Amino acid sequence: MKPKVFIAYPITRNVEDFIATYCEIHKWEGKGRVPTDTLLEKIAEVEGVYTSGSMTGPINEELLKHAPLLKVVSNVSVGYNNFDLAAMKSHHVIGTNTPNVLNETVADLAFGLLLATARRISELDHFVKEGSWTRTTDYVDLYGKDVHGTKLGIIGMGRIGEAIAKRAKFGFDMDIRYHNRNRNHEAEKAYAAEYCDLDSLLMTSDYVLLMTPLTKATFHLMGEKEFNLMKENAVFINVSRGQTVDEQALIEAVENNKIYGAGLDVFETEPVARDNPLLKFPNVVTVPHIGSATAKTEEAMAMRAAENLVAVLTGKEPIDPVVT
Ligand code: 8YV
Repeated sequence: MKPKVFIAYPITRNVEDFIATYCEIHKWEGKGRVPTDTLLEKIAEVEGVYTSGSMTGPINEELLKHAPLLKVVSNVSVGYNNFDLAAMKSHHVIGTNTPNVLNETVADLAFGLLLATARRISELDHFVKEGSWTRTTDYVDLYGKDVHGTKLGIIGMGRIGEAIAKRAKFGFDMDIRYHNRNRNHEAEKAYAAEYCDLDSLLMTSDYVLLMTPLTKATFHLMGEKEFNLMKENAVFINVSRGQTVDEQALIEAVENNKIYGAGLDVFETEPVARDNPLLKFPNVVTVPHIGSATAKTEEAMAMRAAENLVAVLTGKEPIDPVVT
């Protein structure tokens, strides 16, 4: 008998066929997050769950106590802040993620946000389309901020951080400093990235780019003190998780012109509330958590997550375990 799995994340035919070779599939076909009663009903009878944080919420004790057969939760994301690692460990549930396959795609988006914020691309797109472009000289009020040759501070120098550093160094001749739990000697060598403490990074960077995973240690890493330390004309970019930033502090920093602007892929609450004050600032560029959202990369992540799921359920080691 094939092990039963609950697929809580939209998948393509290709990925479904692969999983179906080894597992009996129960699929969530609705839109958006799986309702709690459906999740509780399904998790009680399956050995594997295929998901992401946004589809099923936290994998914690509350959920796991209803999942006597569960062996693996496979995330279709590199982030795994939806895993309660201690609870999963105590229930002998393996968690997996999808690192690496999305590095370059997320770095593209991070850089796109940085450029859009610096050169006010979203704001000026709106300016042109609403018919405000009525003269061809005196552009002073449309000026932006140079990117090339400036100082970039990357908080979180993992593999995606490195892909961003590569673009910054070789594409834009930027001077890179970084802050990370551990020194990244490869990045230091390859991109002349200088390791520094968080405060020095904030005080000296023209662009501060947050690319760290969300953990207890990084929750609200950027707060009032940190925004105050940033240079007055600096840009803040967040491509990590919304909760790494105290959003109220960011709102105040923008409102009081403490920083030049911000580019945000992520928010404390997603989908972002329509009345979130961040949406009213022309110098805050927003996108809806799309770091890895290209067809090619999403397919690669989906397949990788499927391989992780199947590996555990066929008695093999998963490629990307995050809980052992
Ligand atoms: C995912 C992400 O697409 O991989 C991550 O951690 O943030 C995104 O790229 C998203 O979490 C949905 O799976």
